Amino acid sequence: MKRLIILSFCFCFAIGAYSQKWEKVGDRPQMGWNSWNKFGGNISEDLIKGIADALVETGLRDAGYVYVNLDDCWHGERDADGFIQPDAKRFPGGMKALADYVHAKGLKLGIYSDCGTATCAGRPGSLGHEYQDALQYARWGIDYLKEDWCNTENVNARGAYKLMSDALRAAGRPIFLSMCEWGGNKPWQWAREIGHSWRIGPDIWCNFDSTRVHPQGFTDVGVMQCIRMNEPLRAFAGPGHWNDPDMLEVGNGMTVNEDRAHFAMWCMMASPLILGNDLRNMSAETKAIITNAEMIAVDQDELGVQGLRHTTVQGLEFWFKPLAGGDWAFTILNPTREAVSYDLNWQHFNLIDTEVSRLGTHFDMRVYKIRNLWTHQDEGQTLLADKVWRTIDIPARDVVSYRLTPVSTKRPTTAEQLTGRLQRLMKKGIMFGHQDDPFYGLGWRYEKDRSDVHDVTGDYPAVMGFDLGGIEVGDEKNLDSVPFQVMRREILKHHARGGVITISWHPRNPLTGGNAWDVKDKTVVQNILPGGKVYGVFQIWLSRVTTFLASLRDEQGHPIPFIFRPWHENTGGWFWWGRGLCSAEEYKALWNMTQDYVARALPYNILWSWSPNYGFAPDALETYPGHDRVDIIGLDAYQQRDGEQAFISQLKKDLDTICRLARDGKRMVALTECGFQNIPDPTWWTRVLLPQLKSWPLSYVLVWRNAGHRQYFAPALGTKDADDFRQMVRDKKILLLEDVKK
Ligand code: BMA
Repeated sequence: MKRLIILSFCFCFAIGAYSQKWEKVGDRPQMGWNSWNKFGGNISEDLIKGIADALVETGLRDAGYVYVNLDDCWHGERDADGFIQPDAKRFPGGMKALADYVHAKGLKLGIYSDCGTATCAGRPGSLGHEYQDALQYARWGIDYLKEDWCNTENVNARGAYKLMSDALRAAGRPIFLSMCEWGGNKPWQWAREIGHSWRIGPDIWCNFDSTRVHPQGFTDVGVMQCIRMNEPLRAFAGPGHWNDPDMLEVGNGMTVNEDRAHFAMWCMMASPLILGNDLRNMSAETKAIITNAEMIAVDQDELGVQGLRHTTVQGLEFWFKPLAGGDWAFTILNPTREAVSYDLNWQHFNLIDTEVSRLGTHFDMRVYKIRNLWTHQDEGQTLLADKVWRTIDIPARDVVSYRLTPVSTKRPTTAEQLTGRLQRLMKKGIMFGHQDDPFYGLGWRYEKDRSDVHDVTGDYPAVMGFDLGGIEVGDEKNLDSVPFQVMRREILKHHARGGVITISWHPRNPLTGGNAWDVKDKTVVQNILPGGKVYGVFQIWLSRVTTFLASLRDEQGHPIPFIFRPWHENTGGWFWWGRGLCSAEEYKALWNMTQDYVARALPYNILWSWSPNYGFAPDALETYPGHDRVDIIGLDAYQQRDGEQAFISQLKKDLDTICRLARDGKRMVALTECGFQNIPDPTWWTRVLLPQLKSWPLSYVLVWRNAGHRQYFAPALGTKDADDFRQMVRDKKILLLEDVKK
């Protein structure tokens, strides 16, 4: 029995060790040369040596092109034991000697095989010989394998590539696995752990914008077709696992403009840069393109994010690629047959890459130094002003490419502007706010421009509250049935009319699938933090929240300022992030993770509000994330039936504590949730609440939603507190929308 345990342990270990592709290979898109595009099957030892020499002499090796890759037709027969041998006529010295030659030059050798019975040119395929082939490659000193997909009837793509990946791993030599499956089985969906790059479509041919159909029925594609196919796949690529739109055709017969566009776009897409021309004999223009170090740096950037097309205007495509350190690569691609003049206004390109990097250009907030990547000239700085920077001429089928590097600016951010505004308004009075105000009220739902507060007072609340609960799981409506589309519209509308926006979030429970109030499991927070069981799920939840928040932009495309109030009422025990359900350290880690995630995409427009529930224990303040992470310290405080005195005294106690904390850190204070459900006391507003509001330096008070006659917090037409509410808002200190409009 014991023996069996040891044996099975060893077995598991062996599987574990070989069940992953080679790591630390392909952390940047691979660079090198391959024989196919120029020479097809007509290859030999001499050619490869000559190319290796040329890589060194031309400076291409030093520019990063280190792989010298044989494509199809290097093969001879398998020997009696089944080991593949090179074609002895073409490679008389053998593969080991060739690898030694290449290695001595500081280069690496790549080889080619096929998942099927035979390669595309009919040479022996690897099917059934995967471990033997991998072993042979390792013995020869091979560094790279391109594995093709011809003659694979009844072969499962994922299984076939996994088998070769495992075989390479088992052979013991780190070998880059370049999967050449042509995209038919969508390898981007499953090959991340198997190979280091995968082809996304058919073979390229030396043509800018058309396809060619072979008599056998297969199709070659041009540069533009490759770009179109690659564009939607950017989320699948990253360090160690790249989309491959196929090898380069630079220098093989397109015009210099087309070659430049082709090369620039491969760099913008973080594509493999595998040259396909005759390096022993190339024009100065070709050499200048493929050795453009500043362009190559865009491709090889350590962030490893594939670029995105922001817009197409006047036939021009505007491509952006986020780079490490806050830089951006920016390429204007003109795929048309006419030169185009374009008036460039940086403000038209305020984008946030919510899909992959969460980085934004923020041209409205940041100034960048502009470096032309083809003329290698500095061209000044981007403009914060909404006006044309200069007119750019982009020749037909060509590109203009820039690298943008942020330079510091002192411009007040929209969050700072909102802070300033809230501080000014505090001198005037306290804003009144209402949750879900524009969606529904007592006896009505979704009537254009209607609001219970407006019905009663003739004015809208200064502050409107909205809740994201449900967005994290991709729901179309929030937990209170408000469609997110409608929510976005009303948020933008309230912003446009001069109101203040606050957003809360009652997320579901990522561990149990229950709602925010599901507190049966006490390990939820722990499990969404790094290393936890549902960390990955929660990252997706954060990305959905961020994508929605990033969509809150005004007509000019600028993110609107708002107050975000996640993880509220954590000093009570009713939400899964509440007291007794996580430690203070875990709570703060949750806060920080959320904030860091969202703020990477939206660093300039959010004020963060931390809102404990009143009646908190003294040690509850240990969960305060800190003055550097909180802009508004809120308190959520509801009066209970017959609890007037308790409400007043508790409010006094807690606001005293909160205000002291806020004063120390120069933060603002608000009653971020408040109310008396169904307002049974018709004098509550003026008699109980108003004196409280006037006793404290508050920015705003927000009452909760008017869900229906069974649960409402604001007055409506016909409620018995309506007159009293009208009287309260007549007080100069209570501000509705008209009082706060700019
Ligand atoms: C609660 C109640 C719930 C609602 C939740 C989020 O206080 O109003 O009905 O789902 O807030 O808005």
